[in-house]
Order: sequence, then structure tokens, then C-alpha cells
Amino acid sequence: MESFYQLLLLLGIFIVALPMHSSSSPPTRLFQFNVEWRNVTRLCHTKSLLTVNGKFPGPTIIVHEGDNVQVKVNNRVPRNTTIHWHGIRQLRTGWADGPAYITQCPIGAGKSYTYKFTVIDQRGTLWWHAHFSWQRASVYGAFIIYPRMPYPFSPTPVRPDIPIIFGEWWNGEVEAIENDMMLYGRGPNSSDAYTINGLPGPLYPCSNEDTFIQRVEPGKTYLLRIINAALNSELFFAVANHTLTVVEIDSVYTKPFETSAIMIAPGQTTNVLLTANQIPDSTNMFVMAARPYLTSVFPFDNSITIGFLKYKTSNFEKEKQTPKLPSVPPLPPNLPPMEDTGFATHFLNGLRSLASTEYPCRVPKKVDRQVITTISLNLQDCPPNQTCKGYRDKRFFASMNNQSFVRPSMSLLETHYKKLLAGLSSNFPGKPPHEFNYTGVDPLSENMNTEFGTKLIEVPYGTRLEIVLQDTNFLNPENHPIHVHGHNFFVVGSGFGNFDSSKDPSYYNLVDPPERNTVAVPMGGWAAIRLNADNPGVWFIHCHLEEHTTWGLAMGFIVKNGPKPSQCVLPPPSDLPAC
Ligand SMILES: *[C@@H]1O[C@H](CO)[C@@H](O)[C@H](O)[C@H]1NC(C)=O
Ligand SMILES: *[C@@H]1O[C@H](CO)[C@@H](O)[C@H](O)[C@H]1NC(C)=O
Ligand SMILES: *[C@@H]1O[C@H](CO)[C@@H](O)[C@H](O)[C@H]1NC(C)=O
Ligand SMILES: *[C@@H]1O[C@H](CO)[C@@H](O)[C@H](O)[C@H]1NC(C)=O
Ligand SMILES: *[C@@H]1O[C@H](CO)[C@@H](O)[C@H](O)[C@H]1NC(C)=O
Ligand SMILES: *[C@@H]1O[C@H](CO)[C@@H](O)[C@H](O)[C@H]1NC(C)=O
Ligand SMILES: *[C@@H]1O[C@H](CO)[C@@H](O)[C@H](O)[C@H]1NC(C)=O
Ligand SMILES: [Cu+2]
Repeated sequence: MESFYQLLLLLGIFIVALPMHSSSSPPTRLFQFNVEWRNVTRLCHTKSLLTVNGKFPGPTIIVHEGDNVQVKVNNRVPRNTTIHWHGIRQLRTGWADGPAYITQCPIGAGKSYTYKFTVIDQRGTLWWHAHFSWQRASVYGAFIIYPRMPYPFSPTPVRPDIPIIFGEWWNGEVEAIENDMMLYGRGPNSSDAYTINGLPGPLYPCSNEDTFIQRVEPGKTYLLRIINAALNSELFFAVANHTLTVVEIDSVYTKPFETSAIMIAPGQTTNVLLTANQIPDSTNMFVMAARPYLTSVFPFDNSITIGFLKYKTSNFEKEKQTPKLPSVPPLPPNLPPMEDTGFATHFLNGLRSLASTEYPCRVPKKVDRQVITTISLNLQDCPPNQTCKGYRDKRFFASMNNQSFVRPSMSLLETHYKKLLAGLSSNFPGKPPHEFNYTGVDPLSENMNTEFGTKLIEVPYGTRLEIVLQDTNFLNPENHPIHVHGHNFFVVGSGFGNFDSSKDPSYYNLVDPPERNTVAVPMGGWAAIRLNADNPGVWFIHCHLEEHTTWGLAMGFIVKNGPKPSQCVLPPPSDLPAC
């Protein structure tokens, strides 16, 4: 039996970034990330793609719970960059979190920065991605944390695990698309393809060779580590004739949940068990597919990426690397249609924390502070002397509580650490500036302007915080995946329409709510999340649809130091990039 890594290499699917060195407990895992251009071809378009170590998707990081991790990032392109370790708590090490101008200044051209952190009390599937402009379009990869204890579910999946990373591919330059959007204030060009592990699959022109094919042995159970690294799209995913059993989301175990398909928002991860228990036809293949879950009226990429599960046969070793694909690839009948909000809602409502003795659910039963915030698109009047090509010759923006977040020119964490934040700290409005029917028909259609600023909420260490995220109908209601840095949170409630503070909290799940780092807030609805603010520092809270973050759907969040030294943010590392 080949080893795990050999098998991966044999399959030619993933290049694993093996630790360069390890020592005694707790081990320190060292990695080297070179940010560099690489010519990559998809859909018969060759372009210079920003990559890590020349890989697309980037290398998979594999560590164990408790490990110290050091990733030296060498920036070898004439651009700024940063890397974010999405979902890693970064307890006291906010300096290693990555969002540009929030926790660090960018790593300049030709410069290096070593991200140092410890993986504390976390296990499962996370990922990493660039956190500067739209670089994460191609700069992303899996971050896998193996547990110290056996999996709390059965059957135990065989190795290797199967990473399934969704992404988007543009034939054009992503930088140009972003610049164009900023210049004219219009919606960005949508992508030309979705990808599974960087491969669009045969439903796209000139793409048969770029199809993800996973070989499986009949009767065995596999762990699929599914990551949505797409820039701007929530996705449905299904495998024909196979059910999926969700066992973990965002690196937190769940009660096993059997489903015909999943919905996964950008930023989220979902581990599912799949048993190869079907009787295949003569092709020995079953199709898998992902398509967008659509809640927007903006132009979007409505295409479908597919790959295949190929059952191992007695000829397995002799079979060619790329088997012949069906000439008309079928879609999995269990793949939900694009507008299936019913399925998305049913699926998300089925997710529950495991809440076992070993893995208790630490949801705050009471809260010390509640923040209610709208999450909204905006249509800004065109400033004089500008050409605006958004809707009605205006510019698109987005906001929380009518504040469109402006990134400062220096890292907020650094400013906070040096106590230079006076006046900036606690000025994010705790509730919408005025009440209206947020999800009514075209509210305030005449004035969809927003305000601009760098506003934050600040809470003392240990605060039990509730944030109610309220979608609005500005332009159109939309499902927004809201990501919180530095903390996991519990999704204690959600619903459609307007949050009703007198009624809805009585339906909260305070027993086994799903624990996540990214919540897909229902289209035209709300979600209530609770967290223990136990990680001192400055953190970013934002929509993980990149276009919305660019438009300002974000805020800052400060957790003050606690009284004990162990409750204080560590001093900045000496190689922290300067602005
Ligand atoms: C990409 O291809 C172009 C044109 O062939 C070439 O000039 C360039 O050096 C290549 N870039 C890389 C990173 O290989
Ligand atoms: C956006 O798409 C349009 C239409 O396909 C195309 O003409 C334009 O060049 C694209 N813009 C960028 C920046 O790629
Ligand atoms: C897969 O499911 C489809 C639809 O339910 C069914 O028609 C087909 O026979 C199944 N294929 C196999 C190989 O079991
Ligand atoms: C707009 O352009 C005119 C002519 O170039 C200039 O005089 C004016 O100051 C500009 N206004 C603003 C607000 O930039
Ligand atoms: C908000 O508007 C919607 C759609 O018009 C309506 O169904 C709902 O009753 C309104 N809610 C409130 C609280 O007025
Ligand atoms: C948002 O702020 C703008 C600019 O101050 C204002 O015109 C608009 O009415 C505000 N909208 C809401 C919903 O508060
Ligand atoms: C890179 O970041 C630095 C520090 O914020 C800034 O001064 C510089 O203009 C940026 N360069 C580019 C090419 O964006
Ligand atoms: Cu959004």
C-alpha cells in the first residue's frame, strides 16, 4: 500500500507542501511560500497567474492540532501581498492573521514576512488565501489540521482524504477587472468558469483535459474536504447517486447529517463522508458538479463545473491517467437548481454542533452586548468629474449600518497596539441609524447612498457578544457570507424578513447551534451570531464575496487586552512589514 503522500503524487492532483523540518513537542512546522507569476492555461487561454510556489491551487498545508506553524512568505512579484490563514483563531497572534491594513501592512515587492502562530484547540479543514485586493482569485490552498484524537464519527474514512476546492477562473486579468470596477463603480465582469481543484471540467470549451477525476475503491468510505475559495459565488455541490454525510463545518465537528447535496459559501469549508457503495455502469464513473446558488440580480457566471469519481476496477493500475469522458457529460440529478433557496435553507438549518463531552458547544447563553447591523448594497450618487457606470449612472457600494468601510493607510492592529487609535475605536453604530422595513419592497429607493469611514466596535476582553446581521432590499436582497476573523461564532438563529427583537430570540438554539467562522445570511433575512470575545487584538468582519468587501461591506472589531498577561496581544514580530 502506497503512503498517503506517494498516492497523492501518483494521482498528480495535489502537491503537498511537506513540512521542511520538525522537532520535538510541540513541533514547529516550517513552510516556504514564494508568491510568483506562473503561466497557466485553461479554456485555451494562457495567462500569467499569481501563484504560490507555481501551483494552482496553491500547496496544501498539513499540520497537527497543537503544532506551531511558521510560513515564510517571499513576495517575488512587483505587487503588494499578504496571506490569511482563514479560520485559524490566531490566539494573541493577530500579527499573523493577514488582512492588509487591518492586522499588517502589505508585504512589498521583493520583501518577506514569516507568519508565526500555533494551532490551538482546532482540527479539521481550513484554508489559506491572499488578503490583498483580489489576489485570492488564484492565491489559495487547503490548510488541513489532523486531530490528536480519533474522529468522533464512523466509519473511519480511508486515506487519502479528497480535497475539493472550488475556485473561479477568468480568461482576462483579474487585476484589470478589479480596476475597471473601481474606476467606474460598476459590477465586475463575472468569471468564465468555476473550477474543482483548479480544473473547470468538460462542460467548458477546450477543457476536457482539465477535468478533476478522483479514483475510489468500491465499498470504502472517503473524507471529502470541501472548500469554497470562489471569489464571488455561493455554490451547490452534489455527487450523482451518492449521499453525503456532513461531519464537520469550518473545522468544527457536527452531528452527522446526511444530505443529497450541500450549499457552501465563499469562506466556508465542509467535510463530508462519501461511501463508494454504488454499482457503476460500464464507464465506472459518477459525475460530481458544482453550480452557483444565485440570489443576485447582477450579471453572474451561471456555468457548471464537473468532475468524476472513478471506481477502481481490476484494471486500475493499467488504466490511463485520464479516462475517456462521456461525450455528453450528465449532471447529477441531485444537484439543486440555481435559485433553490428552499434547499439552501433546509441544508443550513440541518447543521448542528456535535456538542459532545469531548467537543462541548461553548455558545454564550447570555450576552453582555448586542450589535444589530444591516448588511447592504448601496447606490452612490456620482461624484462630480467621475464617470459612473453602475445602475442609473451611479456607483455601487456596500455597507454595514450605512457605514462603507474604508481601509486605512496603516495597519489598525499596529495603530491600536501603539495606542494611536483614539477616536477611531468604539464608533461603529450599535444599531441601524434609523429603522425601516429592511426587507420590504425597494425601501428608500430614492436614496441608497452610504457614508464612508473606518469604524470599529470595541469590547472588553471576555465580552459575550451577539451580532444580528440584517440583510436589506437595497438594489436586491442577497445572501451574504459574513466572515469574522480571530473568532469562531455560533449561529443561534436566522430567518427571513426583519429581525424581531421581541420575538426571534425566544427561538434561538442555545444547545447545539452550528459553530463557524463564516455565516451565509439568508437572502432578505437575518442571522444572529454569538461569540466569546476572548482573543485580544483588532479583527476584520466582512462579506466574503470579494466584490462586496471591495465596496465596503466590512467593519473592524477590537477586543481589548484582559487583566492577565495571557490575555494580552503579543508584541509585534520584528519582521512585521511597515507601511
Ligand atoms: C509567460 O509567457 C510569456 C510569453 O511566452 C513569457 O514572456 C513569460 O516569461 C512567461 N512567464 C513566466 C512566469 O513563465
Ligand atoms: C469585461 O467583459 C467585457 C465583455 O465581455 C469585455 O469587453 C471587457 O474587456 C472585460 N473587461 C475586463 C477588464 O476584462
Ligand atoms: C443514478 O441515479 C439515476 C437517477 O436516480 C438513475 O437513473 C441511474 O440508474 C443511477 N445510476 C447508477 C449507476 O446507479
Ligand atoms: C472638475 O473638473 C473641473 C475642470 O477640470 C475643475 O475645474 C473642477 O475643480 C473639478 N471639480 C472637482 C470636484 O474635482
Ligand atoms: C415589509 O415589507 C414586506 C414586503 O412589502 C411586507 O410583506 C412586510 O409586512 C413588511 N414588514 C413590516 C414590518 O412592515
Ligand atoms: C446613509 O447615509 C447617507 C449619507 O449620509 C444618507 O443620505 C442616507 O439616508 C443614509 N441611509 C440610511 C439607510 O441610513
Ligand atoms: C504597497 O503598500 C505600501 C504600504 O501601504 C504602499 O505605500 C504602496 O503604494 C503599495 N504599492 C502598491 C503597488 O500597491
Ligand atoms: Cu456580500
